[in-house]
Amino acid sequence: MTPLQKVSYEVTTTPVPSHLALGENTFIEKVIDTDLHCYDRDNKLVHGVFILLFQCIRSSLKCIKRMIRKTFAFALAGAAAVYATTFDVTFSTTSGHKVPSTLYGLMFEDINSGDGGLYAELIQNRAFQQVTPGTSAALTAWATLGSASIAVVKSSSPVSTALPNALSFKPTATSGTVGFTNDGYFGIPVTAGWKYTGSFFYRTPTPPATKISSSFTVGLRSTSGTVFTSTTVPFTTSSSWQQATFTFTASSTQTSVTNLFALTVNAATIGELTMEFTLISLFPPTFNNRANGMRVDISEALLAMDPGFFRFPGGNNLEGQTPAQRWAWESTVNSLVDRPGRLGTWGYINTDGLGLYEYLQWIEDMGMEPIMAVFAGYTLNGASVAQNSLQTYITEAINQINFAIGDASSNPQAAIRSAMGHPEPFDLTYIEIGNEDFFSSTTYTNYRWSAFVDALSAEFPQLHYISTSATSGSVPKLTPAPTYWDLHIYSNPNFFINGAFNFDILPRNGLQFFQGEYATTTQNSGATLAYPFIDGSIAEAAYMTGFDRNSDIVFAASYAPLLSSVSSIQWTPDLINFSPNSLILSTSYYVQKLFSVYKGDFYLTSTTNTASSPVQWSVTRDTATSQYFLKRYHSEHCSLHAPIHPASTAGTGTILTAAPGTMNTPTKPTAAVPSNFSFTAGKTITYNAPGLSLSVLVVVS
Ligand code: LXE
Repeated sequence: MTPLQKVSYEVTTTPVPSHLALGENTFIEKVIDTDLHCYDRDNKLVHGVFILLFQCIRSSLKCIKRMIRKTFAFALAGAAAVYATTFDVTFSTTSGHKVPSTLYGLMFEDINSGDGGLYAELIQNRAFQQVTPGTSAALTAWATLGSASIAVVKSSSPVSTALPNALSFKPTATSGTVGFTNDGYFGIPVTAGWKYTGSFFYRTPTPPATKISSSFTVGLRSTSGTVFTSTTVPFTTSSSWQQATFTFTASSTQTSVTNLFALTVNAATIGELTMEFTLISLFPPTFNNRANGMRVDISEALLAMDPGFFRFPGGNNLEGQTPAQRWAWESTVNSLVDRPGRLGTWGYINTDGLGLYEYLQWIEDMGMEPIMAVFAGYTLNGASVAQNSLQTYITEAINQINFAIGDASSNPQAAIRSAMGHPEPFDLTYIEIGNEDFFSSTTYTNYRWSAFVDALSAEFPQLHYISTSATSGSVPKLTPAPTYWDLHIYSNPNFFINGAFNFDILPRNGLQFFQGEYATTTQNSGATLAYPFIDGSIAEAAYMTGFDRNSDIVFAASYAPLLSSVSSIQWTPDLINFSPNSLILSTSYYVQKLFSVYKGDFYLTSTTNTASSPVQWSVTRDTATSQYFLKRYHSEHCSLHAPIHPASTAGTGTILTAAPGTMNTPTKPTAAVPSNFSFTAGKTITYNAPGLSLSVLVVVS
């Protein structure tokens, strides 16, 4: 084995790398062009960067000046380039700044992730919304069972104005079990002990002179007809719509999700009578047992991240391709029969069962702070609403905010909220005006920003308004000057490694930044990624040390997108992929979780690194728990010795590491997961870690 070599790498206190000096709108481009500066003894670039996050969380005990010495030993497989590096880190336990509770949170929009994902409804195409009657596409997810015919029709007497269509069902035999099935969103989970809650509307358009009384059977079954659970629902023929409600409980767990919901009837009891059905709904148990609620496993995985905020409802899905296709809050509230659904931005129909009320209730249940976007007159066909036509949308935005926080006794929109079950206003502080308005910067700059922000702040002066027209920290001029900016960056690992200091060089002039979307979306080669890979996730960790360090001006940051089905993917990579009964928690998920869970509440000033350093860190403390944390990453084998002098004698740590290229996928969902360890503290911590790793060391002081 080649002996260790020392490299001439020094940690300095230089806070602002000169190559990151900003010009107007040059932020991203400059950073992308930079490269790593981690050389082996022959002065060759080492393919890897070592990032150390040290988070120090301490109580109000006496300030301890802390020295951290780190020795890194690289052993490059089959190569002679092996070296060690020493870093000295000093931090103050008193000087620094508060870490906002909103620093780490979630960005969500329905990109194959709301219907059939976060929103727990199991029946796909449950109300035949926005489909063309008579087409086979209108029958998506539905099929006949036994001798029967089905078709989607425009009902002669629809259940509601919002839901004009119905499933017309007619037995084609006079005996036997007949009915129809739905195969869900890429399957339906059958889980022992789950109580399923369902409902549907039905009527007989032309009832027989003598009323027929019979019963439907509803249940879950395999595609080969094995019934796992079912119940019966009595009915009497009538031309009026009636709603049936039911529950059933599964007694077994099926590994396969290729199951069907079935509604059947004995043909002998109704003959060849035509019946109509709509809003056929089935929910599993939901998070917090909310009716019309969210999936438990997804909610719990998100809750485990201790998220500070939730940005919704987009993203591109806020905007639509045309103004008529925008996300319009009014169509997403009230009873489900009053929600028409819409063709969403991502090319499929949104049921809007996950509506404004459901978002806000779930955000409250999850203990998050909403960052709620309002449509701001720009659509993805590239057009902007003309200035003299904007008032409609401004009024809509005011009404949307009133729905969330208005006084239910005097405001009609707030009264809807109250009638839906939440008389008290929801918590709401942040309003985002549009999404990615750098795509329409002229109209945003000329009139849209000012029209919205002036009208909204006149109505709601207590709220903060976030502008979306900046692509970087170099912000365009808007009137009135925004105090909050949402920045979005999708790039490769090198960008995020080198971007760790992007926010250090931004002015402290009252501007607050929201890194509302970021993710490693490609390899450094430009090759795309189906799932987050460890190289990118750890690079994001490097970037996130900058959020910790600059959390005096970065008030929030969220990886995007958050969720995607494994069966229908339009944007990769995603933080969490899901099937009907499982989750794939990505390597980036674990990075997000580690930063969020260990964010502390006070950032402590420490010796700073440089953007080109192979190691990055941040030091924070948590006043309540008196803990210290350490995190780090590297892409080749290395070892670390970190002598510190904590008051305690032991610490606990968490490490996320894996071989380069590792991804958590449906076939290998746990290829890389964090593991816990304990270490001896005292005057010195010696900590050896493999390459490509993010570590958190926790010491109670
Ligand atoms: C930017 C936009 O805001 C999101 O809808 C997309 C993915 O998160 C991205 N194109």
